[in-house]
Amino acid sequence: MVGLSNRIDELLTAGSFISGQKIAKEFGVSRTAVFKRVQQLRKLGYCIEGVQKKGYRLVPRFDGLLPLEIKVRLKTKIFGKEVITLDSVDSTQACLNKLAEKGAPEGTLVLALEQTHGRGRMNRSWSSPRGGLWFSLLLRPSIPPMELHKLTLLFGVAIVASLKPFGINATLKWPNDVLVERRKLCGILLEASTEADRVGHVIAGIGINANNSFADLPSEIRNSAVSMRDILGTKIDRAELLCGILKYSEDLYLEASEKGFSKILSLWRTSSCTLGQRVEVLLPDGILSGLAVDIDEDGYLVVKYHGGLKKIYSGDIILL
Ligand code: BTX
Repeated sequence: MVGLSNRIDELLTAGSFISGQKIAKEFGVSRTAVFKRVQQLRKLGYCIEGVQKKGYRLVPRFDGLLPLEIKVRLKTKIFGKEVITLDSVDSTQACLNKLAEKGAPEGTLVLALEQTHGRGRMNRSWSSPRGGLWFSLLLRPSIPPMELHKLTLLFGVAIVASLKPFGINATLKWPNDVLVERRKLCGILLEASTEADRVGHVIAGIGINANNSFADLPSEIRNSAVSMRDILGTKIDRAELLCGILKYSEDLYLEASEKGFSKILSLWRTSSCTLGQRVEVLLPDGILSGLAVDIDEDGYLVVKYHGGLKKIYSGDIILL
């Protein structure tokens, strides 16, 4: 029955009307069985239009984030082909990691309307109230572990490009922040399982303050955070944003796996608010002050300081 339901669901997401009779014939079931599935989907919150002599059609609701509503708009080959939408979860990263270990395919996406223990880098927490766009995407890239951090840059580029149609000009702060006027709109977290010198799976976690407001965030980060709603004064369609990010990042991902990361690095430089800025770098042995001069071909930040040039491999920087 699950297999049958999935196949009916696929037909309903084809975009155009499909007659109940045609579905019934295709799968050798009764029209009542098809109608039952349509009713089940309606109970789950889907809007299924039924028109006499035409049949059924799934209508995506504004801002609807249920799996079929996302699929019906998705133009990707791999990313988001399997979508799991949760009402509330501790962290989409943790949830997807379990699925990855059980062999979930590349492109599987877990999205939550809220996270109770959203996480950032280095055990920091990521505040994820309702209204935001919080999701994790499973990748199984064939790149060496040394290149993994470049995927963070890839998603940064894809997010900046996907925000543009909404009228938002965001910039990138090395290595993983998407900022608007120096306030954090989005964070990117990459977690990988590596074995010896090969990458097992990678979970790319993306958190975007979309329809939540900075006022919904804890007081200590309010001044350094911003949301799309704060900027635009209105709610956006998160499914549209999500589908844009998935399409853009998949195109870059496929390009990188064939031709390497050069194009991504050059796009990153164009959208950067880091390069040409005076920065402070928090190193394990102290703070280094200097001028951020480049992201090199390995994706590392190059800082010019009184002692010469220094490559920064990871960590945090402060824009002065
Ligand atoms: P990060 O370590 O670069 O940033 C974490 C820091 O950002 C926090 O210490 C806090 O200062 C600030 N912060 C926390 N929440 C927010 C927020 N909502 N808006 C702006 N600033 C905030 C960034 O780590 C990586 C974040 C990835 C989040 C996604 S959401 C989906 C997936 N699931 C999950 O648990 N994490 C990822």
